[in-house]
Amino acid sequence: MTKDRIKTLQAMEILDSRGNPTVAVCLELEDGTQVISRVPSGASTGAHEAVELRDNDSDRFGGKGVLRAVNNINEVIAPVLTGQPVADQVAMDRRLLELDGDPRKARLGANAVLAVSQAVLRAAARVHGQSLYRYIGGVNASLLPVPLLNVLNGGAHADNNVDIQEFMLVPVGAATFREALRMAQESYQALKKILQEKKLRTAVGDEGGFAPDLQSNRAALDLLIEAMERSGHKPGQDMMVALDVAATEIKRDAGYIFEGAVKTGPELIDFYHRLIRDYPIISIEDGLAEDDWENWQLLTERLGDQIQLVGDDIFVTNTVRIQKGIEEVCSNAVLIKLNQIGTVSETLQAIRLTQQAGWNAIVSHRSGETEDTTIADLAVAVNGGQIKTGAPARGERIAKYNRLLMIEQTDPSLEYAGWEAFHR
Ligand code: 2PG
Ligand code: MG
Repeated sequence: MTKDRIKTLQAMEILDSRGNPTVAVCLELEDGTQVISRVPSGASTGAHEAVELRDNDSDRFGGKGVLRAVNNINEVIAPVLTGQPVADQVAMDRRLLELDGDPRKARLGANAVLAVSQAVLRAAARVHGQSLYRYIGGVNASLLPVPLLNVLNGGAHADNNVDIQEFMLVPVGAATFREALRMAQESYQALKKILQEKKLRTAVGDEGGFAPDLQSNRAALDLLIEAMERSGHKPGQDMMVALDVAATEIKRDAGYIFEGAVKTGPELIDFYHRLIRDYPIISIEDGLAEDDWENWQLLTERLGDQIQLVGDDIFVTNTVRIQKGIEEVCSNAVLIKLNQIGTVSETLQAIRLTQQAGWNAIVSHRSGETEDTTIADLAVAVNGGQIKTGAPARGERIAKYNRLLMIEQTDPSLEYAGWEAFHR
């Protein structure tokens, strides 16, 4: 069978949702099947992530061009993969790893490598005549994820007085994904009204969340609760709150710069403890910095049986770091981002390792996104039970939600994860 062999692999520079350059790949098979893959880009990136190759040529896009990554696909990867079958994802990804040769994919760039790896995945699904989530997950894919919708921003995603990067609505009490999205959208619109009444800014940030000037982190939480109530959704019952502190961004040598003071890890943990007592918080991501293993352990000891603790920068979808986290009991969930590690099969490995430990694997977008919807399918395929992909606003975020609506509509065998997603 030659029809599943790659005929052409063509990369190009496109723009992401922030208007920054990113990589796209058009892959054509011998039988004429064509697929497109596009990669996202983060702002609050972890130091241990795979390398996103940029041109650093100040004459183009302020140095952010990705022509080197594009050329690496067209000149280095394409000649080797052309004529190869796409059915064996693991073999294809292994070829990519060999071609790059660097543990952080610094030679070809993780943006180049992922664009190709994802294109191979999409093409293989088409060859099998299957939807992407079914191809990845097979008969085992059975859950529609609870969305974690970032509706209020601080930290590196905003320029206000709020230290916590993301305040998310979690419509966990819904019966279906469609209802969950409606509930969250209603609370998001109510939040906008409340902000307008208080004469606060309603311009949205990179992920569609609002970034008003607020006095404190608690003020942000109060607004979320008010928005839920105003839209008729009961906090703690219909809807919960999730936070991404993105603590790596506030970590200095002296400690954590939080609420205008320098705080130690244990002091931050005390703060979270009080917060989860006062608010219906179900999940805290990156409560501590990427290399603060010791305090992550303490955090898990203190709060791990009460809420979900998600590692993003600390694990960077890397099995070596996740394994260390499991051995040292440094959280109970992992944020999964394809571009942190750079290939589809390594991402699936990271998810497997996470789930085998009894931890949750939460598939996530980046703050810089495109219309690519691979992560929606991935979340369903691996029964992740949760997806983090921004506010119910902005086309690149909505593209993922619309894909999930479509999957739900066309596949009655799938169930909305709801509270089950958070049971441990
Ligand atoms: C995060 C992500 C997505 P970024 O910190 O979890 O919200 O942000 O893509 O900027 O790293
Ligand atoms: Mg994060």
